[in-house]
Amino acid sequence: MPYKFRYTLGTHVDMNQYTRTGMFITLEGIEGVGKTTNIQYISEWLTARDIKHVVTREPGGTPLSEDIRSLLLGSQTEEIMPMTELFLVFASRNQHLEQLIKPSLANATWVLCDRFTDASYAYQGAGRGISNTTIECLESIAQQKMQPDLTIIFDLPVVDGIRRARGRSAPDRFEQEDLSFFDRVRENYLLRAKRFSKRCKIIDASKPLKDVQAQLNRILLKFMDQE
Ligand code: Z5A
Repeated sequence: MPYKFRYTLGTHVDMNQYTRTGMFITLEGIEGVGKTTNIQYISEWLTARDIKHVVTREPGGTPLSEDIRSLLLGSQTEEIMPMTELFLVFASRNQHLEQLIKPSLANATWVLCDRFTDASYAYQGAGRGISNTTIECLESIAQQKMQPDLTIIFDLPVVDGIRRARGRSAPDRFEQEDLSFFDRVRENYLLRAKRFSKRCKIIDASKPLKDVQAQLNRILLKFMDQE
């Protein structure tokens, strides 16, 4: 999917100093749940309300971070070790935060991001077995205390997500994992939704698209009300 990179190159924004004037919304879930489809719906929803925003994704979102994405998703001649994978994900995230996310939020531009750090807890944590303490350590280096304002978790049984994703394109390196890997990932998302219930909202992604978008509409209206 083509992502447009509209960001201020080289603008360093100190996380503790800047005033956040845009909202940060992230979309999460296992593969095939409809994040890519629905991020476009949210973008149109915001455009209809004249809310300036950028649509981006992780891993990725800047040219360098997209290069790291290619390393992570492509097939490699050697096995990528779990900790290497975690470092690559956070290297990509740090670049993305500094080059696109923070400058946008400081400039009254909302950021809509397809996956963020919850994915690291789900995939590298629950999926690969890296401890939360290790991930929290990198999270605090890259983000300090910064968190999304709203995280929408699309939930769907693993077999349905895989069926939808496989109907669309050939499996990438993550998509070649077995069902138990994705069961752990899904379970972790649901756990995090409970633990961070103020920030995380679950969508039943098994419903037809129009029902999914009706759920999204309700979540977004409520979110706007609270701002
Ligand atoms: N990763 C990680 O390990 N650690 C991290 O910290 C981060 C990421 C940030 C890339 O993610 C990989 O990076 C990801 C985890 C890892 N790997 N996996 N798996 P990605 O987001 O780019 O790739 P993905 O999760 O595989 O996304 P996807 O396959 O593109 O799925 P999606 O965007 O959620 O779904 P979609 O493309 O919108 O929809 C899939 C199909 O279903 C499509 O044909 C739609 O038309 C259809 N669809 C959508 N909604 C519906 C409904 N409601 N009903 C019926 N059909 C539907």
